[in-house]
Amino acid sequence: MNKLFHGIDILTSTASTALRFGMGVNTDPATLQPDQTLELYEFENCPFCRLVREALTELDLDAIIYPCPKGGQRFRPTVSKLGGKQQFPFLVDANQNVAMYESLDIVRYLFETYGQRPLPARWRVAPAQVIGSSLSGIPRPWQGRMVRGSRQPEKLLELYSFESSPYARPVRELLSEMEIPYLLRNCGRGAIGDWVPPPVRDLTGIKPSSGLRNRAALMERAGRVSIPYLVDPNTGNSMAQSADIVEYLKKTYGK
Ligand SMILES: N[C@@H](CCC(=O)N[C@@H](CS)C(=O)NCC(=O)O)C(=O)O
Repeated sequence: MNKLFHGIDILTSTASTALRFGMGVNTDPATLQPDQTLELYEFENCPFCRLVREALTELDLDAIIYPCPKGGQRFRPTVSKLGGKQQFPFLVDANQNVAMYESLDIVRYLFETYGQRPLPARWRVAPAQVIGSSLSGIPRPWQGRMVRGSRQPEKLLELYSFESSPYARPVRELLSEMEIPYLLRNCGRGAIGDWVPPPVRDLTGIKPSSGLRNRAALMERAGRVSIPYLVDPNTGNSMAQSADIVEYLKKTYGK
């Protein structure tokens, strides 16, 4: 039964990816990497939050994600305190002493500050981006949105992911519902080899030699690049396979 539900999750998640026409997949890394990790208060299935996560993938920037689902009490108060209202996404950049709302302002800020390049033309057509991002949420209308009971891990989890990965999305949705903060290590695709699916790599013996820092780090750490990949320093566990990660999170931190 679990397998069936997971199959449906992946199918609907793939539909979300397809509806977004490949945004949140490719990476052209930022010229400048922040010294202190960016912090993003957001939740899954918020179309505005998705736009910022897409830009993070595109620029190959990491961020600490503080999930703020509807009904959440863990991080929502921080946003009210820092910014004066509960609106998401909310970015905190300690490097530049900046805290800001408004998804498309945040995207522009990231391109200009860290990409050190002008905002690409497609990002300038704001209504198209908002409509596209909203459409991509339709196949999974509730997932990631409402809080569910959980224990907060002491140390920050790490997730290797890229925004449009149909397999990473259900993991991020669960982390969002459980209000579990994590270091999002973006692993977009930069070279042709990054597109070869892990099972095909295993069959053919192809070892991807991506120049992208998180893909290279994952290869070093896990011996293969398969997204999503979770690292939990609290228990010493690390694993690939979205179904296993979802089950692990529920078992370890669910209430
Ligand atoms: N124009 C804003 C719109 C942000 C927005 O409306 N976000 C919704 C979530 S999708 C929100 O903050 N809702 C209040 C809440 O969840 O409490 C942007 O682009 O960032």
